[in-house]
Amino acid sequence: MSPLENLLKDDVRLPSPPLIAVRILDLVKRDNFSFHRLGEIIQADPALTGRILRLANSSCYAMPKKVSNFDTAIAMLGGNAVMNIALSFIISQCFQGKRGDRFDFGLLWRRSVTSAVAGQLIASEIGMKSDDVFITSLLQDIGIGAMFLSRREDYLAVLDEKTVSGCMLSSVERKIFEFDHQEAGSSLLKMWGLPESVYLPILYHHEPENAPLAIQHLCQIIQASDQLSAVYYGSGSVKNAHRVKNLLWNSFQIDEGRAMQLIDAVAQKSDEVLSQFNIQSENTPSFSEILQNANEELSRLNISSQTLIIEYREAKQKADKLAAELKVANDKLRSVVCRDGLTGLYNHRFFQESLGSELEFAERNRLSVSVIMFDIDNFKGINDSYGHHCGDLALQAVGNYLLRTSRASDIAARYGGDEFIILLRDTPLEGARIRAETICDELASVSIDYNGVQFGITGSFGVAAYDPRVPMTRTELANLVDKAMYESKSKGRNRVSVQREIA
Ligand code: GH3
Ligand code: MG
Repeated sequence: MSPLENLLKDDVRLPSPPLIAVRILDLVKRDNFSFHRLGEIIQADPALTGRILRLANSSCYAMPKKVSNFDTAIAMLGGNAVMNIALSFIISQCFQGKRGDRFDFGLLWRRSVTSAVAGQLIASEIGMKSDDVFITSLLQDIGIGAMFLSRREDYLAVLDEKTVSGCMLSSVERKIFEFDHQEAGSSLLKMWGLPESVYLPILYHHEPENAPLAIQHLCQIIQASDQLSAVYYGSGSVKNAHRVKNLLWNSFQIDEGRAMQLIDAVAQKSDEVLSQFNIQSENTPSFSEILQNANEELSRLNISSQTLIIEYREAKQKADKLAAELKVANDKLRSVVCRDGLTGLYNHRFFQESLGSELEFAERNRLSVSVIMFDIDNFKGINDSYGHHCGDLALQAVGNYLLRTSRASDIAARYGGDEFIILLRDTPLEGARIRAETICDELASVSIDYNGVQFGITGSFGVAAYDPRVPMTRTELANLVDKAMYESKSKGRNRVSVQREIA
């Protein structure tokens, strides 16, 4: 059994045609069937009769005068047309009560009724007389409902894949089900006993060019009715309107102006017909109204997007300013944490931390690191003679000198009070000693002016080095250089002493 036969055969999830439909269809099969007998069957259901009359009187059928009773309906519309209207109501009713979580049966039927109205209006626009336009346009997608009811999960997978891939619905259906909703709908209606004039056009409504010649025109109308209802129930009204206008021109030479009127008329007239199908309709706006609203919305959006751009620029400027301020604040913070406030040199804490990491680096890379430490000689005397402020200026002068003359790779710090220390990366003891001698000499040669009073300063220097061949700790190196410096003090100040080994 083919997958489609499987779907149709004994599937309890599919609705079966109600008794009244069976009676009508049985009657139609007889050669000598009379419209009088059709009237008897239909009028046994007063609600159905009322609906048929209301539909016959709707602007969709454009009757020259009011259809007041069933016989007039048969006389004016023709027996076949009335029978098709009756079947349209009956069949749509069997599906209307169905529910499906993520599947919107309500939308399917609203769209189907809109297609039926569209089909009817297109037919009258091109002057085509056919009793089958309304019912075939209405039931064209009945296969979708049947496929969903029979294999819910698979059909939800179809809808998901269509959304993701953007492929045609029919081709995704064929991939997952091995048949599409044209075949499913057509076969179901055939199985229920509907005439060939109804089920055959449905089989070709997406591909009228493949339909038998006699029904090609009808298939084109169904296809156009589907595309027209997509203006109101598909995604992308403007794109769909453009598509249906092209189709209406190519298939029926309906020009753009008439096509627009037709598209608008479908919205107006479908509300009336929807209510006869017991489908709630909220005044469907015409395509022109949709377009107008969209244009207004677009201009509002344009204005708000310009405002947004301005606001964005302002916000960005604020954020940039804030980021710049934050950077300055961070730099300050870093400086407070690492630098000495008086001299601008690195502080004791920063130096100690750096010394540890620098020694590790030197050990890993087998490099030398030297340290120069010096203390201002008789500094107390400066404070005492010229005041604390003058002492500060002297300390600042030393700081400026060190900042100006140190290599970028050196770490010059105020170690505390009148004590300074310099770390020289990748520098052996002798290099550091030469550098210490230079600082010592230059410091001694500088004359500091304080309120017209000139005075000079000297320092006592100690030099020690880390030799990668004789590893030592941070404390050992600090002690070594401290010792060297005190040697200079003890030897008479204003000099450089070198300490080579840990005592
Ligand atoms: P020595 O040659 O033995 O080093 O003699 P000294 O007078 O320099 O003695 P010492 O180094 O022990 O004294 C340092 C003095 O520096 C003590 C303190 O009053 C002064 N001092 C420490 N910090 C500051 C400062 O920030 N500003 C000023 N003006 N003086 C400071
Ligand atoms: Mg001192």
